[in-house]
Amino acid sequence: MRRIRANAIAILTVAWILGTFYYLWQDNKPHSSSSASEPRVADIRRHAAHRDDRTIPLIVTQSPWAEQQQGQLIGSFDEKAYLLEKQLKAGDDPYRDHAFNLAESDRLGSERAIRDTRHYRCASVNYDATLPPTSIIITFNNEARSTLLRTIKSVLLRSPPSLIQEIILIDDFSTDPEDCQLLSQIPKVRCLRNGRREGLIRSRVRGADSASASILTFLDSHCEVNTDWLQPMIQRVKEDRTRVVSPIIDVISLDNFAYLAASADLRGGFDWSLHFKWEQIPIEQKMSRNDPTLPIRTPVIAGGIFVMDKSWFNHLGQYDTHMDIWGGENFELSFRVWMCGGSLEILPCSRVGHVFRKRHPYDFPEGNALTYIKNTRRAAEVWMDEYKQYYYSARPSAQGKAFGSIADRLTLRHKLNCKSFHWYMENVYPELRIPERDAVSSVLRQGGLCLESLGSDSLGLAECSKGSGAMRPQSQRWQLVEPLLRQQDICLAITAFTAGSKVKMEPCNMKEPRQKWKQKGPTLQHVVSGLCLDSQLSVGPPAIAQCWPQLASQVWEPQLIT
Ligand code: UD2
Ligand code: MN
Repeated sequence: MRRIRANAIAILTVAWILGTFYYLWQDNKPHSSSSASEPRVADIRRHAAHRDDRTIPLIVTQSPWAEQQQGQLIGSFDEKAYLLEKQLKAGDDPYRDHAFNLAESDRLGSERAIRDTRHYRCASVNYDATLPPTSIIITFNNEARSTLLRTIKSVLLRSPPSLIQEIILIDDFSTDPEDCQLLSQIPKVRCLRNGRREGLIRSRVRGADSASASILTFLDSHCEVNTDWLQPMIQRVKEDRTRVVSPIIDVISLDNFAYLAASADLRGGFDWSLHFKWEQIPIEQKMSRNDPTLPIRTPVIAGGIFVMDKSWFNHLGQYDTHMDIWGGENFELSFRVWMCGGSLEILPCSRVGHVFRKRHPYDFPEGNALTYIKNTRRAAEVWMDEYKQYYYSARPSAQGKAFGSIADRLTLRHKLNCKSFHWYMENVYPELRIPERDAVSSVLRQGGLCLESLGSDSLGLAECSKGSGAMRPQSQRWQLVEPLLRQQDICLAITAFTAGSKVKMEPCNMKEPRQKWKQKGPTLQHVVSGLCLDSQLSVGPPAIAQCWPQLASQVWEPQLIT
């Protein structure tokens, strides 16, 4: 009896173990039905649910080729000495110089295993046996030695050697030239040093100009590339040179350097102040994505990590080299790529980790804010057509700030026969909402004259001022947000409710009946009195009068300021 019970327990135990294994295997294996071309709703739901958490549950050690070339990977380069020379001193703030925890980065050394964060289906995607090689371009200013070296070694370790033509480092006038120079002892690594601080935009152009491969790959100087990061990107660019592709950018913690998987459901977006942000893929696109390995179209790229055909980079005018230091170039490039015949994608089967920081560890010779305004203003002025008014509304401080000449870039846009920003808004980024009309400024025109506030509280008509949006004086800029007719915080009001009463400017108050106007045909009617704004040109200052829409003195033509 006891034997029978022991046997039964043994059989149950074995069955339980087998069952558990079968369950785990089922859960891990790719779902065959999802390869069908018509996805079923259930499939879509299952993939949506699985997308984030179903990454390959393995620790990446090294790629197959890494072992073969382990000895030759860094040649005669003495990495221990290189790293030791710049150790953090006891008592130093580990965040001070790089805005990340340098002690933690140094502790990791020059290479480490990271988790393969791709969707499991990426491992079975096939790429061409022969792909063209690429030049890796990394620009840096006073990067920490340990992060810079780890960036380079991760590229050498996790890329098929045949795809790496060279790694070009552009030392953007760092304090110690040896940070870069010593690294050129590593096979394939070249070092170019700027004779003065140029900023990342001109530095990248310098790197691109000296690249010998037909495909360019840009990286920041504090990255770690992940398993098979390069093949998906080169494949897409090889198939069509007008594609500009980027990986999913994983997060390397600035505090403890943990390598964290980023969501695979994000794309690049921005708001009207030209501030980059990650945003969810629109729901319709998400629902129709039955294959999580497919590219994600993105309105803009983050900027630092992308692959682009060199001839296409040059054809499109490289970068706007009048942009300084940092910022804005990603919008300029993104608008240009889309509007001039190319496309931008994020490839989910390519993953690159990046240390995202909360502040810039380097200085801006012209100041951070002014530089960002200069760069984004250039992007807005060259590419955003009439939509640039929303940029100026969102960033009023940009008005009147210097941005240099954009003549060359306008010529380029013309020569390349690029589409309008309106086309971009309709076809690439329809999700970007146009601000309410309150942000929009118009002039109120009557023939060649414009309604103008005259300093105190009075009004008059004056010749319409010329010049582009930002140059227009405030006195002629009106925001028509019914029922208010405002100039920022002051509003047009009547002085009395009878015909012939003058109008004046006073602090806005939504509840004040004297301030309520509406557009009625070509006239501006005061809501309560029913009388119309009349310039009374030959008689006196603007006033309200019986409405006669045929009367030239009552016809106001709002004209958007662009
Ligand atoms: C993001 C991009 C970055 C760039 C920037 C907008 C990613 C991961 N990063 O900011 O590449 O597009 O947005 O301009 O998408 N550098 C120089 N000279 C300078 C300043 C910076 O060489 O004067 C280097 C710097 O060492 C780094 C790279 O340029 O390797 C980007 O700078 P960042 O890391 O401070 O920019 P990030 O990641 O905040
Ligand atoms: Mn960076």
